Amino acid sequence: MHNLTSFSLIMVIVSALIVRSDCQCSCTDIEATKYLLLHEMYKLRSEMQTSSKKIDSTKVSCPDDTWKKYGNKCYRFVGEGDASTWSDAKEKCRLIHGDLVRIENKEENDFIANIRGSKYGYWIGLEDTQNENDWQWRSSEGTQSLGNFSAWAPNEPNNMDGNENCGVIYTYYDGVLKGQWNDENCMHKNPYICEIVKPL
Ligand SMILES: [Ca+2]
Ligand SMILES: [Ca+2]
Ligand SMILES: [Ca+2]
Repeated sequence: MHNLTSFSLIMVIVSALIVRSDCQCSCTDIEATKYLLLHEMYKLRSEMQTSSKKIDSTKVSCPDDTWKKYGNKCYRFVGEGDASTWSDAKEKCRLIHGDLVRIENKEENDFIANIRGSKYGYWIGLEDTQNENDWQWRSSEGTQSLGNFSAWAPNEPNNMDGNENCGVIYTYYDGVLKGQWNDENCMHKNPYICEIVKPL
């Protein structure tokens, strides 16, 4: 509301100055002021667009308080008490209308790494089962190749014993590997992270 009021006020002043600049007087100061006000007007318009996007994401609601909200995404961290193989974890996420998490960028990775700790890695929706070292996200948003962002731990993925095809993220593992990824045997039983992506 504050921005809207400021925006309207600036529009009135700019309009008045444009009319006034048609007159005979020397208008150097007026031109300079007009330029500054126009600059301010564009800045305010951009701020208004940004804040309307923020308002949209606050409308997003998660199923219940077992889910953590971040932007338009909801995340559920399923702990060691229900440790599962990668495939079972994926199926369990689907049963609650989500899927294993897809981590798109550093901000999302940091959010996930900081929310809850386990000495084990949490399964994420990343696997290279079909073609070795061709990592794919299998998530509620479909299948996507690993994009520009990745956070592999040093010397990972190493496909140990020729049989590590599913991804985990470390949360608190001595603190050192926090937020970093590893490939593990898909049949290991690990905690996992489900994600629901809500439309804005
Ligand atoms: Ca995501
Ligand atoms: Ca592999
Ligand atoms: Ca590994």
